[in-house]
Amino acid sequence: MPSILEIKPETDAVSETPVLIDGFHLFLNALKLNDIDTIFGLPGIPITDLLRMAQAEGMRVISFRHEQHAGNAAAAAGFLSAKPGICMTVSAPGFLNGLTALANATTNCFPMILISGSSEREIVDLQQGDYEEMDQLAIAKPLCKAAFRVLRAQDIGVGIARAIRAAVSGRPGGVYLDLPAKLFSQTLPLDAGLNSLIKVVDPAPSQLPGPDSVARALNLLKNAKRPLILLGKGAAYARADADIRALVEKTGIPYLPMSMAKGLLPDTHELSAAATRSFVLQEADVVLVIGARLNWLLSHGKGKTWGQEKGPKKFIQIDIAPTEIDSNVAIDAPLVGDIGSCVSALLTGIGGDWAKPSADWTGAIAERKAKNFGKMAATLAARPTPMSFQSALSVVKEIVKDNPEAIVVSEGANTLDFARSIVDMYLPRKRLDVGTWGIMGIGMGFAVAGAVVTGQQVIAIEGDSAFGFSGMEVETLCRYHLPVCIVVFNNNGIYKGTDQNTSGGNDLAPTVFVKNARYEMMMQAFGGVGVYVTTTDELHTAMVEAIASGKPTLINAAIDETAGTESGRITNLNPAKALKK
Ligand code: OXT
Ligand code: ADP
Ligand code: MG
Repeated sequence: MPSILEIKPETDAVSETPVLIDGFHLFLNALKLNDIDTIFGLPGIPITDLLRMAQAEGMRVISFRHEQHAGNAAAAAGFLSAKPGICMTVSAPGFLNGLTALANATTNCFPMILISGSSEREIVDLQQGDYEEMDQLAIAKPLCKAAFRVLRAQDIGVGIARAIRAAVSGRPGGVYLDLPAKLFSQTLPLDAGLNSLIKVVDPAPSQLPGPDSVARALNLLKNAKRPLILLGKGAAYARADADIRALVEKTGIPYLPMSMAKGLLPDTHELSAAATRSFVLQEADVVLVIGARLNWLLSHGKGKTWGQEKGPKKFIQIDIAPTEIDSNVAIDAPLVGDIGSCVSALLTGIGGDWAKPSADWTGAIAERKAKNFGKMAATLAARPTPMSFQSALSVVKEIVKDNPEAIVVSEGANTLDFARSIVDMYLPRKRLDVGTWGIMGIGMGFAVAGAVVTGQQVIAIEGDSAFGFSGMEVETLCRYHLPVCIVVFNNNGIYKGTDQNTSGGNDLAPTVFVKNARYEMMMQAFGGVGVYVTTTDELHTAMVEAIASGKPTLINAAIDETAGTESGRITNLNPAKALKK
């Protein structure tokens, strides 16, 4: 049977122009019409030809070794570009492999569209055992923001338009689009087909807050004695960078960035309270939350972390999702709308007579910050053998300072937690990490997206366990010649490498890996640069060379295997800890 590519579309005998358009081309034209130029995916029946045609049509097709990483790349692309990232997979197993990424994108409010080919409805619905049979739409539905299936070629335009709008409007999220194989070979008259496509107008419209809610929020903020601004990744996504900075600087209110909001203002900003997180969460009396949920990462807005014994706090919360308000604690002044519009309305209302917070408050913060900086400086300056997390990260910190445009990807437990507080970010949307779920395996997918979408250098700070989840994608990095420098923090295991099997049996403890594994050879195997380092000088040299060359590089950094703590800084969430209490 000839491949679809070899079948000539029906052409007009005189002009040689095609008079029919097939489902493949309708689909690709619908994406292109909406300025979508990149597909992350993994080929196979029924999408192999579609991906070939996409490439032939001038789209960038980034082909992965596992769909989860293609999906993660699409999600990160969505965050970085504010357009839905596209991931394409084959049916059942490929679809399921992509599903974790779709669910994770939804959880993190990243716009992406997972598009999977699927088996024939007639056979699937009667459960007659089709090739890769599965009712994918039903399975995807609870895990994403919206799910659609297109059965007729004339509906492809509507299907893509709905998917785009659902992904980026309101609270962004993941969308599933189910395309049964038969759809691609359907044809329509060329004109009718092209006319059926939709260019989505204003896919993420502004949502202005009501004047009353702005006045209420300003009133609360003005009367605060110890105000705090909390910036989440929604604030980074919103691209209201200048207004957010102006709000912080005009009001003089200290701010605390969540991990992916780091760099929205430079971490070195004098109003950053990141280095005195516990203190400000406990002591603030009014907290303006911008694009962050009061979920587990913020101890649900209550309890010891929030100094509950000192009395209730007042919250102002800006969010585009009205149902986010009051989800964990009472919100005194909700500002429902898009962050750009809400922050701009606050700025307008602030006026020239704004009284900045008292020196008591800002002075107390400055004092504690200075103390914590001092403590941190001492651990960063130490040069132990083997390297500690801190000594190795002191190198990464310097390199990121010298390359502020670089995208930093981070995952692991101790590696992640130390990197978050040690490595300063200077620009918005430069940090991608494990996000709301604390999920391992985002590393290489996010790294690929970072390089492909921004064209910038990527620095991936990876725990050795974390890296293992997506490690095979080093071949993808080499194949596309992407400027990604991976540093594997190799402490021989999950959290640390010294755990013991207490049963007396021969198996290693479940958290322990092969000692001194040579991860750099994985990169060498595909033509990239692999370096094994044991000192901070070697690490520095290797990172500088990686960035100068732009070549895919894996630096295997030997870290003290005794250094990590169980679960990093979230040890308290281990159930056995609760048993001991
Ligand atoms: O104010 P205080 O005194 O409290 O001090 C704070 C700051 O003020 C201060 N600070 C500073 N001081 C000085 N200077 C500066 N610049 C500065 N900045 C800050 O430092 C402290 C700490 O600040 P921080 O970090 O801001 O605050 P804190 O209290 O930590 O914040 C709380 C949280 C909750 C916001 C924060 O901890 C956080 O964001 N945590 C995220 C945690 C997370 O998501 N972890 C990942 C999941 S762990 C686990 O699940 C793992 N698994 C299981 C698994 C997963 N996840 N996924 C899948 C698919 N399968 C399985 C696995 C397998 S991790 C893992 C692998 C681990 O092994 P690896 O080898 O990869 O990694 P290693 O551990 O390295 O071996
Ligand atoms: P973090 O993990 O950094 O704390 P979250 O992912 O929990 O951040 O929260 C992000 C929040 O931002 C979500 O509640 C989401 O609805 C909101 N959000 C995302 N984009 C916008 C936007 N443009 N305007 C307003 N809110 C937004
Ligand atoms: Mg480790």
